[in-house]
Amino acid sequence: MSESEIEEDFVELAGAVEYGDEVDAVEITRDLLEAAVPPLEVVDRGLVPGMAALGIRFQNGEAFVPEMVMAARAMKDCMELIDPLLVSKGVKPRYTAVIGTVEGDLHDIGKNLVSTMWRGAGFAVVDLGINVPPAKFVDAVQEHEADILGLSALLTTTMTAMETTIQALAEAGLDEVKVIVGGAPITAEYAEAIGANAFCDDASLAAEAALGMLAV
Ligand code: B1M
Repeated sequence: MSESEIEEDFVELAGAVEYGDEVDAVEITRDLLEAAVPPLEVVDRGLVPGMAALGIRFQNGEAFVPEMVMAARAMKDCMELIDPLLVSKGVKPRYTAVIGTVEGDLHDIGKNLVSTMWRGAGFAVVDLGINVPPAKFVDAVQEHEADILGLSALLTTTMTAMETTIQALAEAGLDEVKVIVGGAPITAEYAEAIGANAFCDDASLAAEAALGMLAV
């Protein structure tokens, strides 16, 4: 496949995700992977721009929740092809990470990407899913003796649950666990203000950040 054909496929893939066309999205993803395009590039240059374009239409009142659900489904189907390629095989977990989307928040695409990247970097990952209350994060960190806790939030109304979760960890005496936060509305300043150890604006950086914090 030539560079321009690949570029064309990225544009078509973004469109298929944006308009929730699962069949096309999966077919193009498969073609790109078969052409040995790196899986993370398929995410960054095809899937994520499609979601971003839909987000803008949603913001402008030109798209609605059903469209977002369809797009999320298309992205999930594509990620099922990509995930196994991102996770390297045979790496024995030396560290454990717990991750989840904070209470009140149902968005999980970015969080799932971070999970995958951490697995790929050799972490044992306990993914608590979406809408996770602070107490559940605390219990999981304790039970799994986690080295890293990842919190994801996509809504300005739910990002405050990150602070509540960090406070709950402190109250439980779990100050040792390193907390990494991320999600579209989160900034480095916000992360610092709530006492998180790090902020990542991109899932691909999350593995590097986690390993760096553990001085691996
Ligand atoms: Co929602 N939604 N949504 N949505 N949705 C947004 C976030 C929004 C920005 C759309 C908009 O207005 N433009 C807006 C939030 C506005 C705000 O708060 N300022 C919004 C809204 C308003 C809502 C509802 C309230 C809509 C409604 O019901 N009226 C509702 C809320 C439900 C709830 O959570 N309680 C809602 C619902 C939904 C769906 C369920 C329909 C669906 C989610 C499906 C799913 O996740 N399974 C959905 C979707 C798909 C979106 C958009 C279109 C796409 C989000 C996404 O998956 N992006 C989104 C608009 C947008 O972001 N452009 C939007 C792709 C993903 C890869 O990016 O998650 O940002 P992201 O992850 C990035 C980084 O942030 C980072 O890594 C990834 C990149 O590599 N990252 C981390 C994320 N977490 C990290 C954690 C880390 C490190 C990095 O460390 C732990």
